[in-house]
Amino acid sequence: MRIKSYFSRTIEEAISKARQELGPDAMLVNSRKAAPEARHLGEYEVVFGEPAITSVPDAPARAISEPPASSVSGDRIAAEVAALKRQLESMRRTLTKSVFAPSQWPAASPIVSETYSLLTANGVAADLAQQIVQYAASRTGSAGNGSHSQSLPGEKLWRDAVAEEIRSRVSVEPILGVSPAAGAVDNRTRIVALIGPPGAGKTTTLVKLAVNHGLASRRPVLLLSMDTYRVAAAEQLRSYAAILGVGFQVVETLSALVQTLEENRGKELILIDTPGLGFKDLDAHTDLARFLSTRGDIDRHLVLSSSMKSADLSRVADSYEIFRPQRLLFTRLDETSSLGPVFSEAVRTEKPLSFFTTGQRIPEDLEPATQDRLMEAILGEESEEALAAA
Ligand SMILES: Nc1nc2c(ncn2[C@@H]2O[C@H](COP(=O)(O)OP(=O)(O)O)[C@@H](O)[C@H]2O)c(=O)[nH]1
Ligand SMILES: [Mg+2]
Repeated sequence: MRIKSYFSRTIEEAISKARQELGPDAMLVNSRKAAPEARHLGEYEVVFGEPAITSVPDAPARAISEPPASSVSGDRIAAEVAALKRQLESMRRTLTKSVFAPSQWPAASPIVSETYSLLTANGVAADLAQQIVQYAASRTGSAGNGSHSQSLPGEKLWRDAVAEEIRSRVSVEPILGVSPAAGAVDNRTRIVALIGPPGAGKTTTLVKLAVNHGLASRRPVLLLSMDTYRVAAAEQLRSYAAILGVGFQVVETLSALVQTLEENRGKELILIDTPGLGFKDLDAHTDLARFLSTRGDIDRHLVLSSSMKSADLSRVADSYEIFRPQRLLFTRLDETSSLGPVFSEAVRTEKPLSFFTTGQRIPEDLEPATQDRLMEAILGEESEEALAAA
């Protein structure tokens, strides 16, 4: 029996594809959700067995209606099932490889395909994962060449090459404020605005930043709230400011913001909290977006939750592009173990990562973004096992 897999959006569609190609005699062996590494081929996978030409045409029907009478036929079935299992397993391996090993790259070594699987399993976009392993493979000469795919790189060499490929694609800038050359009001004032969707963590992150990057280094801090959109939103920040003993003002209009910034020249750190805008609200706030995006002295961090799905992250980041954020700040790292989507989004938008928040505690749960942290959650400890197993 020949085994073949079909992928499609639905099981029904996959089955009809298979029947069209293999005819009505083909036997459905298995159907399931496609493995993550094959998901781009289709949401579902159905596996069909195509009866060999020499087999008796109605054998499957008989097998169902007549249970095996002797242990001889029982053994035969057991042997067939075992053979089937082996075929399935080899098919799984081939699939993992074929996902990123197109015809021009026929024999990727297992270490390469395992790394690809690990990256995509941790949420790295498929095309990006493919690029990373292909570049790492060409660096280490492990792409394989047809029948001579034995030239496996050393495990450490391979891991270093993959790590280097990841590092080179993303930058980190855990700093607040633009450099004076970029048009800061003066050499001392650093103005930072946090923008992003509602609930992303802007206000709490702002307070964490005020403590860790203002108070901790005895810099004068001023907190501004432009979040007059939701009732009591500004009050949340006002109470924090009172607890910390730092300046606080609500600014309701753009002209008030301009004036406040002007009056507070020389304040070391000015942090601006903005309203969380849903997709529908964004249109109504193009003035704010235009203003912030054209002020070269305001450092705009787009605050996003790391537990969001990749597609949603991209959608939100694109809609907030009207603010022209310079950096991405990711919250809720405590809620996800895989940072593939964070990495993919940083690569896609070509924006550096600034800070990570890792929980609700103020001010503790804030850390500078580092490539190591990212790497850990993309390649992780599991990578060593995966690579060793490859
Ligand atoms: N678990 C977790 N919760 C967070 C984190 N950052 C913020 N939050 C929570 O998310 C909720 C919304 O935060 P808030 O700062 O008000 O979001 P905003 O609407 O963007 O201003 C609050 O309950 C925060 O405590 C984080 O890193 N991890
Ligand atoms: Mg808020």
